[in-house]
Amino acid sequence: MSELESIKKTLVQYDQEHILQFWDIISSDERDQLLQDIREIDVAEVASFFKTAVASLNEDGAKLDDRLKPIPPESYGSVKRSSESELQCYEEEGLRQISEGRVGVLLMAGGQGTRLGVTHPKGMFDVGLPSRKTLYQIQAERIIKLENLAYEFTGKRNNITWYIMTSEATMQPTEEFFAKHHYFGLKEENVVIYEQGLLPCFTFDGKIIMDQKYKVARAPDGNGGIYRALRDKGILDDMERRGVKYLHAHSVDNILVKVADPVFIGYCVLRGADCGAKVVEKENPTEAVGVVCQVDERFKVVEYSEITQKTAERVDNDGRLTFRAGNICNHFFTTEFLRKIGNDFEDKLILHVAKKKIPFVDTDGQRYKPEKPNGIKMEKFVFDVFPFADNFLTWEVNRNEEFSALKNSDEVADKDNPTTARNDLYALHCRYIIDAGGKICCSKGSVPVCEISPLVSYAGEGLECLVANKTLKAPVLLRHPTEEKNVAITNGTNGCSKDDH
Ligand code: UD2
Repeated sequence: MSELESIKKTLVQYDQEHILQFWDIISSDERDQLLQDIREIDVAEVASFFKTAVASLNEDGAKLDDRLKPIPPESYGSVKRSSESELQCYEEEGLRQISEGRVGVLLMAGGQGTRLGVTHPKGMFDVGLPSRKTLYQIQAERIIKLENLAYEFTGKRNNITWYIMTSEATMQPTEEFFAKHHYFGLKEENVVIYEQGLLPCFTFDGKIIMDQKYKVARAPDGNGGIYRALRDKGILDDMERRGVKYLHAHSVDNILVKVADPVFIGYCVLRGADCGAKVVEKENPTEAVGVVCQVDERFKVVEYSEITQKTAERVDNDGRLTFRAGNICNHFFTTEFLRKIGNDFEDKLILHVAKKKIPFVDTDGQRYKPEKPNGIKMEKFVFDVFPFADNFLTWEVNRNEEFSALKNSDEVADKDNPTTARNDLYALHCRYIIDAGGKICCSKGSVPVCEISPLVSYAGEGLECLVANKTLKAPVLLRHPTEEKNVAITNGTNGCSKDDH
């Protein structure tokens, strides 16, 4: 049987033969493109995905309250509740693992930045800092600094391998951007850029949507697509080859992210975790973030909409919310755990369904952009592997030190936009300078503009020799001597006037 005949047979079997309805009238190049699309789709699998997804859509959304439990204290570490010496012990363990080359970073950068209103990958976004560094550059420099800190601590130099997951839309621009900027000082072979998979979009009655006569409508399979991509793109093999045992996975859009955070890694390694989540305390019961908790004794992220207000408002004796562990898309995995997911659980991940307006061609070959949702996209979520962990840990950090997400443009929202991202970074970097014995003066009422290059300091360390007993006038930009324009830092009062504070 020819390939085309065999494809036809499968499509008929799963009621998808319309995919070839224009075969006779499309060009030879278009036929090749369509064949390529079909080859990349496991029709039997996606048909079964559709069934499962639709079943979840029709569930009555019964609240989970009765099955919900907070994280048990023994699985719930926290920066605030740890002593200085415990934190130091975790950090040193993290640095040791880094200098052994056992730590990698899994950056999830396949999202399209639609809410931010950009057409290029979010990681290429210039947030408007004095240095004009993009999110990718900030993260790259944090990796470089951490490699140096690990070397200084142990005397052994090694690399943190940076695995960057992109999607169909972000792969090429990301690759070009890194090449153009010489990998921001990292070695090219330690920056591994790969592409996540796609899933076809379906009409509500289960037909795969055609975007063009020769093209199937497909969308990225969600940040939970990472597990399949790691397995199928040979990334797990690469980790095993390099001896990378521990991974820090995070989203691209958190400007404060402590990339490959040695404290988090050390905490998870020393406590024998196979999977972990970094969380921040939920600000109030109605804040729209998922919380990490237990459902039927397994760890899960539960959305605000899945529980009643009464449960969301429950407080402990100390007055803090019982369900307060706000998920921030910041996770720890062992390579072994990722292999286990790839081998045994990837196809069991929940499919989350979103009703969307999906451009399509009708039976006459006419293309339409619908004004109402006409179909569904299916996505997997990165945190849906938590229930498969044998030793899951949660690590709570201070929001103002570690989390400020860039989701929206300044025009559409007051929250999680470039201005809040910049201000959160300035506020943190001011605190670093003050903690190191320096002072900052700026015009009354204004947020002091203060940026410290990651190449100077990863998390506030090493600043005393630069700023102690000095008053810096905002805007402050501390750069490393190796950076182009040199350190904008001055001794003494640096011309602060009485209108400054
Ligand atoms: C994510 C978390 C949410 C909360 C929030 C905090 C998930 C599923 N949700 O929600 O619980 O922690 O972040 O900011 O983790 N991405 C891909 N491929 C895709 C889709 C997304 O790589 O197909 C990346 C995306 O580039 C980003 C990250 O995953 O770096 C999070 O994606 P998002 O911004 O769509 O998720 P959000 O904010 O709805």
